[in-house]
Amino acid sequence: MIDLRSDTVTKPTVVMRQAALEADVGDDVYEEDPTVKKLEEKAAEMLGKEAGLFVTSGTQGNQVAILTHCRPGEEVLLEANAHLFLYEGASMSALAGVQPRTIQGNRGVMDPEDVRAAIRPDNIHFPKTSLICVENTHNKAGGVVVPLKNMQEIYEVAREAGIPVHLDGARLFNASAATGISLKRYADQTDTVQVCLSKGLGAPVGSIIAGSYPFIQKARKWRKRLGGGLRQVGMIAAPAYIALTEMVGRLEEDHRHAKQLAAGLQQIEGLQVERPETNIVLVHVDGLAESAESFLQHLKADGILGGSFGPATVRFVTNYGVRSEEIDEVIDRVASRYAF
Ligand code: TLP
Repeated sequence: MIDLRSDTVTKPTVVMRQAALEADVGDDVYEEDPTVKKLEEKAAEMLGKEAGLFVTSGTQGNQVAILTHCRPGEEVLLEANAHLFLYEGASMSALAGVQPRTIQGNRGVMDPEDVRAAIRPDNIHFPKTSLICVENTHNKAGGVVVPLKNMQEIYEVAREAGIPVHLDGARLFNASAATGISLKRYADQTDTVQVCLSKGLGAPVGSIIAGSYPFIQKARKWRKRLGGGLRQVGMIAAPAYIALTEMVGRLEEDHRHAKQLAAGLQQIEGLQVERPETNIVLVHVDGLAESAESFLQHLKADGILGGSFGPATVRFVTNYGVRSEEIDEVIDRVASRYAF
């Protein structure tokens, strides 16, 4: 099977497995695991924040951030197709007791003036706007890089209103690889950030949230409340450290493969392919007169896995497990089924 469902399907490298085996460990609830400390310090340094916290997943990281920033009854502003809104099981409402308020972006990019207009004035009827979330790269929009300038403008609006900004940077490394803009410069436009190590970087488990030292101290308690206080966590922090220090450079390969895939698929009549900016390729299949689900069933029968991103939209995510020859193979197999 050629698995393009997500970059989350990557398996740890031999070096990561070896690092897990040899990791120096301790009980992290007592803050005694040297390996996770090293990881958190390194991640915070790369993101230009005072402190970092290892969490088990991107979802846990985003939720811990929301729980730390907000109180029940408050409101969070975010883009209408944000992962935090679409794919986290309404956890901000279920866990933090906050209400999401969505802003329709253009390919995932919010207009700062729309953000300004959505901030609630002080009025007995209204919830308090307590957080603004940005996602970069934007998953649902197709791995779109949110421009740094847009993030700067949103941060300015937020600061004027005294509201913190959280960045869902599950794929911030991809944004940085695509633009050459450092992680720090992106993270500078937010108070807190969540980055995933288990996507294109290939770690088996884990994300980091980063922010000010007092924020991370509070977040540590929320993580514990959620059952995320881990013991000999160095076993998974060691491969995550390798992801952070040795795998960032490889993301360009995924981006090249995404372009290769898009170029090949768009030659096939009936497919409308969006130009990929990073490692995500969105393909609209309306022109084939079949649904995304049935297209994916056919592909599966041909040994290819992708994901459904709407009734007639399919998502392919290039990743560490898929080589250039396999991308050609995907194009050939789709062409031989669909090309006239
Ligand atoms: N996204 C997954 C699915 O949940 C859709 C994927 O395959 O792309 N933020 C963003 C922008 C994400 O894309 C994801 C994962 C997360 C947060 C959550 O990360 P995990 O899966 O580690 O909880």
